[in-house]
Formats: sequence, structure tokens, C-alpha cells
Amino acid sequence: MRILVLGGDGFVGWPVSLFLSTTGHQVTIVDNFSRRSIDKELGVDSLTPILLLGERVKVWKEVTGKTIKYKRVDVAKNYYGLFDVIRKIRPEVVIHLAEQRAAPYSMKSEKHKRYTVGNNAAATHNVLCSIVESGLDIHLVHIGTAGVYGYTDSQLPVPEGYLEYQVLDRRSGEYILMRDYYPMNPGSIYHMTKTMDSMMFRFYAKNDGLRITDLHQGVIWGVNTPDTELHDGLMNRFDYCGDYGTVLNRFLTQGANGHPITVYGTGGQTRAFIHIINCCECIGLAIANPPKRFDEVKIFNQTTEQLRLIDLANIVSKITGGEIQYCSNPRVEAEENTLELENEQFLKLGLNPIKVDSIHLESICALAHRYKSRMDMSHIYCESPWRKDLKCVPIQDS
Ligand code: USQ
Repeated sequence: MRILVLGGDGFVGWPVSLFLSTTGHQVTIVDNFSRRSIDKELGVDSLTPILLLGERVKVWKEVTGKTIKYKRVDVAKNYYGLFDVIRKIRPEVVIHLAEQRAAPYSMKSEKHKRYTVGNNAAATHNVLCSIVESGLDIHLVHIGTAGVYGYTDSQLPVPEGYLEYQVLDRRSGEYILMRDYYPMNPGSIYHMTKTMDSMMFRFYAKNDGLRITDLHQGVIWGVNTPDTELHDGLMNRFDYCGDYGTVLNRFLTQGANGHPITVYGTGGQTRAFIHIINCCECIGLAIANPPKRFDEVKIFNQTTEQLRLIDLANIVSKITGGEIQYCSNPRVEAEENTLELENEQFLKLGLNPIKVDSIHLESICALAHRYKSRMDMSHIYCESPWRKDLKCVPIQDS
């Protein structure tokens, strides 16, 4: 298939592009390299050295003989640039990853809040509008977040996007069966933009019959995939700073490189997790199982397990010998929560979950240790509190 990967130079976009290329698809990447500009803004770089996109795709060609084309377009700002690529490539699938994806960065300041909302909402709408205008029957696959559901204790396992419930009709005294999106309860500006995306998807699926899959993904862990491991020049980026690193990868870099393991609050928060290799496989499965025109938005919970942060911190501490350091929580979130997400759809399609285990964790630690000299310890603590009265400091120092 001809596949356009929007945001294909990023942490998820790059391994996904290689995975799709390996599995026989013709991949074109569109990116504005905003993630690389944000590195410069924050004064922190990927722990792993990563080549420029033009160099990466050359290495891919040399190593595998496969071609990945790419074009620089800002999907949020340059609608006609995007439209032009779609018209020329005539993709059968568009993977939409062209969004600012870090919750802390989205909370950093009024500027970052406005950038995240403006960029993510405009990018999603431009993608939808350009697909309609192209007249092509394109399947849009979007990475959303499990965070749209919120992290309040739920009495039920969280279903895959939709909730069926009965409402009392007071006139007749009868219960009416209803079906709607599961209530959305975002925990950051970033997560809020994903709930906004959901509404745009619903409208375009209903009005124009667009075929849309939204993947409600958990926190990614892991860095490389079999494809990115083929050559150092294909290495994926590895974020560890307080604004962009996700929790388990942060704990591993900290433990492996002699920094205390930073647990926010009590560590009683439970989150959904997925390994980067499983993430690529899920996208492949979603592409192979598209919805039909005028179907409702197809939603998968793209996650393989739910884990409590303090349990993860203890596992990492055991593997690395690193000490756990409780920090005041810079976020507005429940101190403790339970969480169970259904993920039957991907399991039925054959997903083989990679669970958190010592072999995988040790290999990430080894990678982190290999690039220890690139780690800037001054960017470990989160510098983006959810409110001005909050901050992230070790508890004994607060
Ligand atoms: N946390 C710590 N210590 C740290 C970093 C984080 O205790 O050093 C805690 C946070 O307070 C939070 C949890 O770990 O309770 C997860 O934080 P995170 O930064 O790993 O994940 P989050 O900001 O929620 O967002 C990330 C990705 C986002 C994705 C989301 C999936 O940035 O793109 O959508 O994970 S989910 O969490 O399911 O919404």
C-alpha cells in the first residue's frame, strides 16, 4: 500500500515508518522537524545520537534496498502543501502523528499551551479536510491516548472507546440503551487536544464517510525495534528529560546512569503501557483491519498492561541499584488510582504483548549507559508544573 506517515521523523513515527517499509508498503514521510527544534529550544538532545532524516533514509536504502521518500511540510500551517502531497502520492493510508505529544511540554507556559492546542487542532483538521478534498478513499490512522479516559478509579474495565449504557426515560419509566464515546476527562492540555481530535473524527466519519481508526495508546517504553537496530544510523531517538521523556524510559536512564529514580508523589498512579515494538505492530494490524465508509470511528485501546509507578520504580531500582527519590508532584493528578483497560481487539487480531521484564529493561539500561556522556543531568527534573503553585523537587528538599 502507499502510506503517508505524518510526523515520520519522530520517536514513534520513525520506527513505524521502517516497520511499514519492511512489511512491503511504499512509505512517504512528511515532517516539519518541530521535535528537533524543540530539542534546541529546551537545550537538551536525544540520549541516542540520531541522524538527520535525509541521512537516515539513505542508510535505510543502503541496508535494506528499500526507499522511503520524504518531504518537509508543516501540516498545521501549510494546508496546501499537505494537500499537494496527498494529491501526488495518492496514499491508501495516512498515519497521523503530526502532533505535539508531550504532556509536560504542553503545560510549560501560556505559549506552550497555545502552541499545543493550535498545532494539534489545526494539524488534525487539515488532515481531515485534505482527505475529503482529495476525493480519495483514504484510511486515516491516528495515535490518540489512553489518557483521554482520565485516571479516576473506574468500576469497570475501560472499554475500547465506546460506552453502552441505559438511561431512564422519565416519561415512560423505561430504560433506553445508548452508546457514546466513553466520557473524556483529559489530564493535561496535550491530552485535551486528543479529546478535541475525537470530536473532529466523529464529525468527518459521519458527514463524509471517512474511514478513521483512533488508537488510544498507553505510555510507550522501549527505544529501538528490529528495524532501527539494523544500523547505528537508523537509531531511534531516546528522550529522558523532564519535559519529553516518558516515565519508564526515564526511570531506566536514571537508574542506569547514577541519578535517583524520580517518583512523583506517592507513586500510586497506575498507567497503561506499551512497548514501542508492539506499537508498530498495532499500527500494522490497524491498517490491515480498516473500518468501512460511514462506520463509526474505530477505536482500539493500544496498550498491553497497566502498572503502578512505584512498582516500576522498584523493579528498575532492583535491576540498576538506583535509589528511589520521591518528588513533589508537578502535575494535577490523583495520588493513587486503579486502572484496567480492555484490549481484546488487538489480542484477537494476534498481537503478542511484550510485557515489562528484566531482559527488555536491561537492554534499555545498556543503551542508556552506552550514551551516558550525552546525558545532561540538569534536565532531569520536570520544569513544567501544571500550575504556578506546583513544582517538582525531591521531597526532602521541598
Ligand atoms: N512520572 C513520575 N516520574 C517521572 C515522570 C513521570 O512519577 O519522572 C509520572 C507522572 O506523574 C504520571 C506518569 O508518570 O503519573 C506518566 O507520565 P508520562 O510522562 O510517562 O506520561 P504522560 O505525560 O501521561 O504522557 C505520555 C506521552 C503521551 C501519551 C501518554 C499515554 O507523553 O504522548 O499519550 O503517555 S497516557 O499516559 O496513557 O495518557
